Parts: sequence; C-alpha cells; structure tokens
Amino acid sequence: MKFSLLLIGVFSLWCAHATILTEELWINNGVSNVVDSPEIPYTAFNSSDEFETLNAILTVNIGDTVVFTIHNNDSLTHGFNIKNITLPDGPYVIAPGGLITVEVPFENYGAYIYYDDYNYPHYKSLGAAGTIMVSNTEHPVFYWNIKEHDKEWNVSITEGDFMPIEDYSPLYFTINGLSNPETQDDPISKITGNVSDTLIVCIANTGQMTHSLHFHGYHATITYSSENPSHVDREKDTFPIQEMQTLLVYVVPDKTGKYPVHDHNLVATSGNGIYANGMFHIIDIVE
Ligand SMILES: [Cu+2]
Repeated sequence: MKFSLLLIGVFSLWCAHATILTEELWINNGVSNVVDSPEIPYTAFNSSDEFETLNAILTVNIGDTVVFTIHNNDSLTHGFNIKNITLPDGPYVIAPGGLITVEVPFENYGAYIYYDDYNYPHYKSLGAAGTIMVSNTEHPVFYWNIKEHDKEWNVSITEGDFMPIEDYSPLYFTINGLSNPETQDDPISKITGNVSDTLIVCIANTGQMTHSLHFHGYHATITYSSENPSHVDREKDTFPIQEMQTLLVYVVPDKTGKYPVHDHNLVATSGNGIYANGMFHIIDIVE
C-alpha cells in the first residue's frame, strides 16, 4: 500500500515536471566576417528569420518534450537531425521556403547537437549545427559551440560541388561564431564567476576537426561525455573533443584570477594565420 502510494507520488511529481515546449527555428543564409572580413558563406539555425552566425542555444529540463518547427529560409534544401537521439519518422528534409514540425522527448541528461544532415557533412559545415542542453541544473552554464571554417570549401558547397575531406583546410576557428578577441565580449561563452561557484561549460564540437581545450589556472570535471561515458568524474585540465561530440564539464574556482582557456591544437588559436585569434578565451574569476 505504502509502496503504491509512493509510486503514485513519484509519478505525479514526474508529470508535474515534464513540460511540452515549442521551439521555432529558421535556417538562414548569410556570411561570416570573422577576423579579416573573409565573407565566408554561412548557414545557421536562428531563433528568428534574421541571420546571425550564432546557432540558437536550446535549454530544456530532463523529461521535457520539444515540438520543433523548422523553417527553411534558404534557397537550398536542408535537413534536420539530432545527434544521439532517434527522431520519429526521420529523416527530415526541408524544401526551400518550406517547414517541418517534429516532436522530440528529451529523457536523458546531457548535451546534444542538432544539425543539418542533408548532404552531410557539407551543409553542416556551412555552419548549421547548434546545441541543446538537457539538465535541471541551477548553476550558471556557459556555451561553447566550436567550429572551423574553410572559405573555399564553403564556396564550392554553395555552388553544388562537394570537395573531398582531404581538401578541407580551414583557416578560421570560432566559438559561437566568434574569434578572439570578439569572444571576450561574448557573455554566453566567457566563463566568469566567484571563487567556490560551480560553473558549467557545455562544449559542442560542430566542426570537422578534433579540438582539445586546455584550461589554465583551474581543473574541470566531466559530468557528461557523448562518446566516452566512462570519462565522467575525471578531473583534469585538457579536454579532447572530436567532431560532433559534446562534453559537459564544471569548474569550481579555488582562487581569483584571469586565466586563458584555448584550443591546444594551436592552429585553432589563429585566424587566417594570424595569432591570437580563433578559439581563445580568458576565464575571469573574482572574490
Ligand atoms: Cu594551454
């Protein structure tokens, strides 16, 4: 008797917390002008029909269901998929000017990548890949959507010519579409807080290269790894992350200070060969 009451209690608690959310996204076309205005053809999932290089960041609680409406605001056909989640009735193809709706339950803690899977990986490499954080955390979360960009590769994609991966030679490296020093003004990715806070960093590698983020000054602890669940609870200062993988780490700063955090694949701390651009940030911890 007591057990069944407990079960009912747990079930109604669960029902009270599971929410159906709606999320409307537009696939927009534009250019990226990082570092030295290279005019790189770019596509992104944005939360309005206005183009920006930052793909929309979605946050949901564990157990929530999201009803997505995805508009294709581009002249190319695009797709929609979520890495490590099986979508009902997929694959989803969205004609130019068209839209789709898809309902997705998010049952497990973690970070997920939604992306354009049409002509994969070419259309995704135009930029169309963003992050979904599934968590009930109350702590501050900083988002790092890391990508590289090869202008020649992107231009040929928009012309319908798909170069082989051996010819992929990116010169620009971004966090949330930005390159250092612009990253310093991005409150979404700039890790700031107080000593003893718990600061969560949600990292998604939506590019096509392996990156490896090195934290100076502080160690971080893995709470989620899309590819290597056995890495959870590892505390360290360098975090390799392969293409289309996600990581959740937390930092509890033990001291005040400003310390760099950057890609240890040092080419990614440049932009068109110029140092220090690219995937470089400064953690800023105060008392
Ligand atoms: Cu370093």
